[in-house]
Formats: sequence, structure tokens, C-alpha cells
Amino acid sequence: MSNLPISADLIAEHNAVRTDALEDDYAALGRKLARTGVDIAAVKARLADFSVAVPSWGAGRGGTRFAKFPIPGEPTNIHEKLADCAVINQLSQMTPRVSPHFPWDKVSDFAGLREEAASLGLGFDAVNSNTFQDQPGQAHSYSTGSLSSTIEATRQQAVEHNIECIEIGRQLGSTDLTVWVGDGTNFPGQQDFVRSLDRYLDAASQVYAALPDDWQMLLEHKMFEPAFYSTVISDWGSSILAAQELGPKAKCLVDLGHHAPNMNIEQIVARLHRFGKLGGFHFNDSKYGDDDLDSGSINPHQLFLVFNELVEAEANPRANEREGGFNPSYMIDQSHNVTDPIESMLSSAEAIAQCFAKAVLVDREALHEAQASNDTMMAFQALRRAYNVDVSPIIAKARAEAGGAIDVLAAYRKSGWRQRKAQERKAVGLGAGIV
Ligand code: AFD
Ligand code: MN
Ligand code: MN
Repeated sequence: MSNLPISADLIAEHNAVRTDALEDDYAALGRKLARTGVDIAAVKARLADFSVAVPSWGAGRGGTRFAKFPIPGEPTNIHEKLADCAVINQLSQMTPRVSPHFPWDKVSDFAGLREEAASLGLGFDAVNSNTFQDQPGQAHSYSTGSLSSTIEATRQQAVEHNIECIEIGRQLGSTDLTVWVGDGTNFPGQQDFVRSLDRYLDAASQVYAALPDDWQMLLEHKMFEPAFYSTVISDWGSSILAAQELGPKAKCLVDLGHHAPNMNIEQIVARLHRFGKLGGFHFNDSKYGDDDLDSGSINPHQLFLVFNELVEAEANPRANEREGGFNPSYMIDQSHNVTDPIESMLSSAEAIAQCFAKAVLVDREALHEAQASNDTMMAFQALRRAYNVDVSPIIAKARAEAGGAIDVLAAYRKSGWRQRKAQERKAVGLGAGIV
């Protein structure tokens, strides 16, 4: 049974008055690209196949350590979050999977939740465990660590929680477990660097042992926060070492915000791919640290360079990569503090698709030739030419052909979705918290 949140008529009416202009722009771009030997229809086909998952926690307004400013009509539970994610997918036709977080999204009937998602046109992406926060009634606190805790019972509790997440994920149809731990220290000397990593690896290997054959365990590194002096899985180096030690089903997940400022993240992507260890991506943007700003809002060029590596990797799969070649799970991971989360994710999906399309447009033959002959300027220009193309007509046309809206934000505002939900949903409490 289909239960799509936005009426097909609304989208059709919205598109009807925009189709002529879009066809015009698409045809003009098609002629321009044809002059360089690029078939616009082939690029559109790549976009039609492209998708990125959205995080269930991104459907609500995030917050900072200081405050949270909820908006009327915000989702208050996983059912409402799914409905909002369905709006994003219906309009963008690019976000068909939701990544849930436990225990935040816990329900009593996961088979029912899977059906509910399917009726909204959604499936589930990676399941996320949460051992960075204590829950009411929890036996052992994570205040000094979880998988790397010095206390055995705490480590065991964290292992069991991750195994429970795998069990839930099996019922939801997921095939990835993303593990991000907040474990680390705030003071020099607080913990022994070597022994804490030993404890993490020992506990993580117990989680790894519980993975079904076709599953992956994605290790998400993060340089700082909540621990500000050291973090157990702090960088891509620690992450790949841990993934190599755990085994072939363990891969690294790159969150764009989890690196030192000015880090060459595109090179990290290439490194992880070289060893068959790039398992997933969390898209967002940052100005200073783990700001979780909207994808491409601060540095769209960096996002393009990351996609340039991803498209290159796809064309050249390495050993150890998932069956079917290079296929990392792409996901948005943002915190929306001052915008309507649906609008932020629609805008982010667009920014991500633009960078992907531009990366597809790179003349790889010209790039490789220039690289081989050390023609620095022409190598750079191969990237620059693609980056300068306005690919928005290709994305809009691919989206409209799939049943989405030509102008996603205008269609969303016209739908009055949030105002309607403001009447129906109960208010979210105040408070603070980084998600
Ligand atoms: C964190 C990490 C990680 C985690 C999420 C939870 O990026 O993805 O699961 O936020 O709020 O900063
Ligand atoms: Mn993340
Ligand atoms: Mn983060």
C-alpha cells in the first residue's frame, strides 16, 4: 500500500508551469556538452541511478551545546521522521533510504516499521549505535568511554548494544552497522593511548564477530568532540588500522566534518579506496570543525574534488571492495539549527548531486593524459572545465522524469507540509544537544 505524503497532482501542477523553461535549458546545455563529445542523456542516466541516504536524526532540528530552537511541526518520533524523509525523497527522488539511530528510533515492531517505510517509498540504510550517551536506567555509564572503557562491564554493555543494533538492522533490511564512539580523553595522562586502543579493538572484534556475512561494519573516525584532548578513533589512519585488524567486513566511514581544518579530504578518500577500505560517507560541510553545516554550503569545490575521487574510484575498483565494485554507502549527516530540516536536506541533496554530476563530466582521458605528461595546467583545467558547468538542468530533468519536483524548495513550500504538521504534531521539548 502506498502512503506517499505529497499529492502527485501538486507535483504535476508545479512542474507543468516550469517544464518549457527546463526543456529549453536542458537542450541548450545538451548542445554545449555535445560540442565536447559528452552525451547529456548519459549524464542524466548516471544521476537517475544516484542516491544518498538521509539520517533519521537529521529530520529534527539539531542544536548546539548551548541550545536548541525547535520549530512547530518538527517530528517527535521515528514514524514522523519517516514521513518527513518521505517528503524529501518524493520531491528530490534521490534519498530513498533512511539511516536510523538506536535507541533513539526504537519501536516494539521493527517488521511493521519496515513496512511503514516501504509504504512511504523508503528503505533503511546503515544502522547507527549510540554509546556516546547514557539512557535512563542504563546499568553502566559511558561517561569515561564505551568500547574502550577501562571497565569490563561497560565494554560488554557497549558490545551488546551494537549486537542488538545488528539484530534490529536485520529486521529492517540494513546491511551496514556504523560505529562512532565518543571515547577519548580531555586531559593528558587521563588514559593510556595504547591500552585504550587495545580495549577498543578487543570489544570491536566481538561486534565484528556478530556481523552477518553480507554486512559491513563502518568505523567512523572523529578528531575531537566530545573528547577534546584525544579520541580513540581520531583519524583515518587509526580507522584504517582498526579496520584492517578487524577484517574484510570492516571499512572506514569518512564524515567530512571530522578532520583537522584544511585537511586534504579528497586525498584521504583516494587512500582508503586504494586499500579497498572506503565503506561509507557522511556528507555535510564545515567552516571550523565538526560544524555539521549543509553539504556544499561552505566549500562546494571541496565537495566536487571529493566526488572527483569517488567517480575515479568507481571506474577503477580495487581488491576488497564490496561485491559489484566500488559502492560505498553515501549519506547526509547534518545538524539543522536554523532552517527547516526538510529544506536543508533537499538543498543538500541538490548540492551533492551537482558535485557528482560535475565529477561525471570530467574528461578523464584528458585528465589522465595531462597527468601522465606532467601538463599541470591542462590537468587542472580538466577539473576546472567540469566544475564550471551549471548542471542544474540535468538534475532537475532527471528528478522530474522520476516523478519529483523541478524546483524542490518551491514545491515543498507550496505543499504547506510543515504548517499542517504544526497542527497535528506535539511540540518538541527545549534543551540542548549535538546530533
Ligand atoms: C556524530 C557523528 C556520527 C553520529 C552522529 C550522531 O557524526 O555520525 O552517529 O553525530 O549524532 O557527530
Ligand atoms: Mn557522521
Ligand atoms: Mn559529526
